[in-house]
Amino acid sequence: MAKRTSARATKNNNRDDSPKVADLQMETEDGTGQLLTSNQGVPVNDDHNSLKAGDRGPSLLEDFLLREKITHFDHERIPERVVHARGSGAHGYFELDRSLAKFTRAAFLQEAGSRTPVFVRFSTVAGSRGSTDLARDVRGFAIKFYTQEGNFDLVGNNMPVFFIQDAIKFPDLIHAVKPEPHNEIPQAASAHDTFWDFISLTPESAHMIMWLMSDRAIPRSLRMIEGFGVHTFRFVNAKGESTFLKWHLKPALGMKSVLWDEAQRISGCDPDFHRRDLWEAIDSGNFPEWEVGVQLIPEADEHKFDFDLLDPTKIVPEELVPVTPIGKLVLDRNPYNFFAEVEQVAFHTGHVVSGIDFTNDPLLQGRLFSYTDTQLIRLGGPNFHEIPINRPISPLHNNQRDGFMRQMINRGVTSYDPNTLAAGNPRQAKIAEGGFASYQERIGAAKIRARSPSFNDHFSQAAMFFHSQTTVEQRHMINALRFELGKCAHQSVRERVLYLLSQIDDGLAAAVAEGLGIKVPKRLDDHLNQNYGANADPKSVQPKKFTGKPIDSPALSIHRMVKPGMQTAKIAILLADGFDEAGVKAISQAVSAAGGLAKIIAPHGGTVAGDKGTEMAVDFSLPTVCSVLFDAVYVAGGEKCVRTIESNPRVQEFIEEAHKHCKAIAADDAAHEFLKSTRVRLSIEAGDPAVIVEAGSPKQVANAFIDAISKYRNWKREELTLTHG
Ligand code: HDE
Repeated sequence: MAKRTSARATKNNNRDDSPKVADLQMETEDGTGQLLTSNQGVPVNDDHNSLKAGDRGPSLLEDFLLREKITHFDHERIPERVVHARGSGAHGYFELDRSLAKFTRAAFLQEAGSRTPVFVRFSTVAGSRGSTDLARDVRGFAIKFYTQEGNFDLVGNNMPVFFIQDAIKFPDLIHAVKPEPHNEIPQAASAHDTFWDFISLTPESAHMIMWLMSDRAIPRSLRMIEGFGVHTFRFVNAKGESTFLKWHLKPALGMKSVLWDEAQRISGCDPDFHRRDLWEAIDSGNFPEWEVGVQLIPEADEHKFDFDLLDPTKIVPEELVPVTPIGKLVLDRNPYNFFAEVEQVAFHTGHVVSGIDFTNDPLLQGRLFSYTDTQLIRLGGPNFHEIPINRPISPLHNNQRDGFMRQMINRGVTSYDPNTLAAGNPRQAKIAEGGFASYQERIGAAKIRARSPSFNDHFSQAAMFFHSQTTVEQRHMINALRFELGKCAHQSVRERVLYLLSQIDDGLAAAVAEGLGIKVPKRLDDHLNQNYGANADPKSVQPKKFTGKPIDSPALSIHRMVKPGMQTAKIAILLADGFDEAGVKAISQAVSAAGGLAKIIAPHGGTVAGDKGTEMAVDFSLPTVCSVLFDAVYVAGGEKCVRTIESNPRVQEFIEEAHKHCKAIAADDAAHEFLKSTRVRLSIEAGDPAVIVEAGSPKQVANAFIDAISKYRNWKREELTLTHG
């Protein structure tokens, strides 16, 4: 393959010489000496007073500065994304570890060690731009690769399957999950009648519902989620041979989630919890990282599975086709400006480069239309590719011209092809030059509106997911379903969902039914057929209850895949004046050495004085934080300190909440009696290894504490506290 490099796209772009996406039109960071000007560059002498007829008189129409400023302000908002409106993003790079030349001709996947700049946007799906980060929802994980042969967008999610099989049902799904149209309630929540009404009539959603009701839907951090391309895609190599693939991203920090009770509290305490976490991690040099991998499936194996590779409600279990790691994705720079970058970035499944191609997954096919269409309105016209964050870093030449907000000043007299007046330029690229040529798939079929019978097994993989979870995770799912359905007012909706669940697993349905106080219906009339369209034969499309032995896939469970470690874990150190300096020092040092972040929390801000008189800066005053914002708690010693904090009701609340959420708790010996006066007593008596009191010297306490935090949560404690998700 001919290698083409441009000055802006070189191999091994490190942080400094990598192309600076969005650098054009950037204001200089240092504003020293800058004059305030109008949009026409006219320096402004007074930006505090409008022009008036006398200092108590009416404003004058002549005031072009006032008019320009107000007019611009009036038009500052653009429509939010119809889905995935709430998001956050970051810049970084993808580094390839092994050449994929055997499978694909994509230039950025050829040379091991090469780096490609990326921009990533994470999002929730259902909520509006200002909604909470901790909604129970799918997370969008969209990556723009600025390759030397044009932009490639991987517009994925943190769950590998989807609710529906055909794009034509997408508007229905989204209308059902969005706030109900009569009163615009509830915001960013699937726990309402219209969503579950739709789901109950859409049995193909069963597998996705298992994922959505699992802890995957309430991550601890965006840095701790997996990413998936969902659809089966194709690689095409230089010889024109194709291989199917599924994209995977696995977080270096492992997967971690919070409890539902916690998620609800976080939504109040810090609705920007995920945004802030991502921003602070990058800002402090803790760059989020994922292992990028692919499942490769030879074309010849297309029909080897007992599900259809084109069906987006199915995964290819990793136990059947392992994920081959191919490189890493690292996020190492926060955006300069949220609107210009995160809001204006435009992803599209149709942004592919030579060597990457589509399959006939009917959901993917619909997406290929939707993404450009939506940007035309959202970003105001056909030139959204010229917005700095969307520009390719490779050269861009074509005969497209004009339109709203055109930035490029094209030169010359030709804007057509073929031409002689510009010597035939720009000319079509050969495949060896990166020219995109579609995979030549042979298709011989009737033009019909129908769904393939090979898409008709809705429950086997849902059962696989449920049975691959630990008992604790299953309990969280049952409680999530009880919560969601408990919020539905219509008995008929709840019953239909229970019936659907009974097609996956009778025990699951019974457990949810018990929480709802209703019975699982034995049969339903023909509701489950409704989504197959007018011409489907009800007998042939009736989905079949799962009755087999479910496959066990450990990769589906967060708890079974847990990666021990506490990198960037946030530890609350509760103290007050007179705290035991030696103990606090030992804990802080141990936390930092293990990669955690120790935060000092005191009844007041400013500084606190230790028992030896040392002043220490307070990170947060108690009234400004909640326990749910931290991963573990240490209660400092020192007689005066303990006396102060034990008389503060917020401290007790803080500790009891951490305890309820199964977090590690440690305390200086002097605070032992205080802990015993709280609900933590239950765990002390039960010998809970994640409650560390009287463990010996400050160093021994610190070691035991670090060990407990590294295991993330002691889920066994749920039995004691009855939080249960
Ligand atoms: Fe999207 N989706 N989608 N989607 N999607 C959008 O595009 C759509 C689907 C996904 O951070 C929209 O620019 C249709 C699956 C992400 O900017 C819109 C269908 C998956 C993002 C759209 C789907 C996704 C979007 C809204 C069914 C996982 C956020 C704004 C055929 C693989 C991208 C926009 C960002 C955004 C349409 C299904 C992921 C309207 C029609 C499946 C991560 O074009």
